[in-house]
Amino acid sequence: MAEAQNGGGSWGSFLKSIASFNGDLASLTAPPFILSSTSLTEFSSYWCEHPAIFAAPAKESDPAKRALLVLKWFLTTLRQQYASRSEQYGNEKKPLNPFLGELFLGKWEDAAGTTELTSEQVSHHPPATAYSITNAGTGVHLEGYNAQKASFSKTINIKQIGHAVLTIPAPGSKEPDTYLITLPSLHIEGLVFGSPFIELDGASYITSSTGFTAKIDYSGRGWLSGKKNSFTASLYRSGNEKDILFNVTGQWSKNFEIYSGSAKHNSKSTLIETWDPEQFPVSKLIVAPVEQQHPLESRRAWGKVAAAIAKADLDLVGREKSKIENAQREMRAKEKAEGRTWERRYFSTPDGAEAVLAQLGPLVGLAADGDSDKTGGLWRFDQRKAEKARSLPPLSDDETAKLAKELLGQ
Ligand code: HC3
Repeated sequence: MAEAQNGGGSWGSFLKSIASFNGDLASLTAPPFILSSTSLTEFSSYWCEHPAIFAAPAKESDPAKRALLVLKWFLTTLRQQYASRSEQYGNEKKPLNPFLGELFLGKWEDAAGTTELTSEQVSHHPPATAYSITNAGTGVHLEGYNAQKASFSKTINIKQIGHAVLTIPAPGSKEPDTYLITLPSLHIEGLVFGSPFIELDGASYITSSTGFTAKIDYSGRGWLSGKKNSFTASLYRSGNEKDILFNVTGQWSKNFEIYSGSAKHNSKSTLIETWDPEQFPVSKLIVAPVEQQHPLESRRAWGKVAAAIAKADLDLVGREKSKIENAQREMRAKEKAEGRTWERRYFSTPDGAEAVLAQLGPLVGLAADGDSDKTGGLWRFDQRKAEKARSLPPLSDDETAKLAKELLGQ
């Protein structure tokens, strides 16, 4: 239900509503100043804000060092994913809840060449976002999908469902490396002070077809480190957790240090590299001007809602959101009556067993079906569909207006 219909309200009433939270993030009644005009489909871009670091493993011929470069890239993405929106003072806002078929398309053009992003809302009930990112020069490719399961205990706790698969054409090898990546759980801190920010919990993993596994343990501000966003990571041969080849330690939102061997021996002589994000500004994603976008592209589709949020006009936010929600409901009813389902533009659910999950899933506790009951399917990038979508001529003004009316009520 839209915020305005729930009365919007103060931070105090928001905290009270959280205490009786039923797990449906979309239904959280947030006060106007905590509403973001960015849709969750945009969050897929956080995976690649340093394209050169993303593509770097393709140039490394040693498989263990390649696995380390993959771990380094993953760790550098965490700051973008979980801290970039609330950098100084916690102000993690409530993102827009994407509609089925919503798209977010863009590319990075920088020293790493062209890197293309495709993000699509592949399921609405339950909400799930899928993405594909490809660096053209090296062929490094990431794809994945995610959903969130929320609960309340002292604060909002989020379990991420889904995974990512990174494919790297390795130098001198016929088959590309495959890395299966699990997603960390998180919780919101600073709620009672009105300054929400994210802390990561537990552990996440990256395991590869070349026989290496990285385990990342997230600890937050604790007795040991005293610093928020703390982590330690170790890279080892799969099944040989005791024999650590490399370890990484630090804060995922700030600096971290990469060492060879186990953390027991960390010293200046085992230090390989220090990562300081201040030294590596993010690459800017290029997104088409709104008027050239497809009507289902995020910034175009949510344009009126975003303008209403910017004006802090909650009634208008509610009215504009309702137009989209009602049009979407009608479209689902129409599809049901006609015995069809919404055709995803870039992603498909493969028939039968999925090879990556079948091979690597058991090493990191991922189910062979990719938890598809919680994500509306096991989603994989469909090259054939993508080629078709990319070869279509731009829509005429009449076609754009018709789609915007039919699918978004605009
Ligand atoms: C929990 C979250 C929505 C989900 C966001 C995810 C997990 C989405 C996938 C990205 O790759 C990583 C990511 C980062 C941030 C996560 C969001 C943080 C807050 C938001 C809640 C729905 C909003 C809670 C409301 C409030 C006011 C407490 O922030």
